[in-house]
Amino acid sequence: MLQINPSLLPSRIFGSPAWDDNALYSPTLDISYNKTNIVVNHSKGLLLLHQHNAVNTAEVLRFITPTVIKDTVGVFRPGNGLLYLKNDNTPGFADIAINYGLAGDVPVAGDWDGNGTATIGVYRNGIYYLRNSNTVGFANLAFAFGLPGDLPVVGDWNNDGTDTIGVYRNGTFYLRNTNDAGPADISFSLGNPGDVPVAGDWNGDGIDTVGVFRPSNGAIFLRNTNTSGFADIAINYGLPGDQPIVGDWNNDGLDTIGIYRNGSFYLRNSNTLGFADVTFAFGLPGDVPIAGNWDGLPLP
Ligand SMILES: [Ca+2]
Ligand SMILES: [Ca+2]
Ligand SMILES: [Ca+2]
Ligand SMILES: [Ca+2]
Repeated sequence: MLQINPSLLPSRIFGSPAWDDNALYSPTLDISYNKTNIVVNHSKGLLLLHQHNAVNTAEVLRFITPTVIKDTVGVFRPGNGLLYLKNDNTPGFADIAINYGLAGDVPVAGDWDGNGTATIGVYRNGIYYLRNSNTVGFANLAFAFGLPGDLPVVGDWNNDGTDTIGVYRNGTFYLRNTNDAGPADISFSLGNPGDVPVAGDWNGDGIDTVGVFRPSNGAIFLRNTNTSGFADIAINYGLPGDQPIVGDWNNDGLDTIGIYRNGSFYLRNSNTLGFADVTFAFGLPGDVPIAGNWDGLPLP
């Protein structure tokens, strides 16, 4: 049975409502484990705990208000390499602001180490620089893939829980199942030169597959297998000049589309024609959107 060190609790909890009773110590509480994290089902929500140095103690990382959000947005400022990440899809200040990459880099985000948390990376002239935490520092992984001018695309192509890289070049995708240098494991054609690549799990089978956004008219073509062929889903979403973004905004296991336009996000919870389900301002015109599960919550 997990023992909680009471002296660690009050100062470690943030968010609202504040800690106000001893329910955590009840042996009847539902406690589950997720790797190094421990989730305690508390009367006011979930407490995410992290096992402390001492074997039988834990510190509270944060109080989780029940939520359905899984993937949330961020922006990369191409002029200076600053990244601003948000832990909910609402307007307001960034939860994480860091410098990563250089002016002109193209940002990516994925779970490179399979720990449930998405982290940042950049693609620069045919080289990926991936980091395993959303903090300032050097790349944990740096390797060549593709050619200068390629567009980066990332996803879990083989359903092993780890996101890996790929590139899109003139209507052809080149995907790799490991984050290191080497040839593409999968290559196929989809879309036209000038299209912008996207990737996500459109059908909930655990495999991320690709799609393209056509900036000239806002058309989106998604495919449920990483093979050549006609789009399984073809919809119009957004306007010419919008930037596409993909995520599981409502934690239903399906990735859906969104667009970023002049400092505002327009997210949709189904890959169908219609208006945005979630709209909010974040970042500045000219920023490049990214999305991911930055805080790893809710836990599976
Ligand atoms: Ca990760
Ligand atoms: Ca994978
Ligand atoms: Ca899929
Ligand atoms: Ca979803």
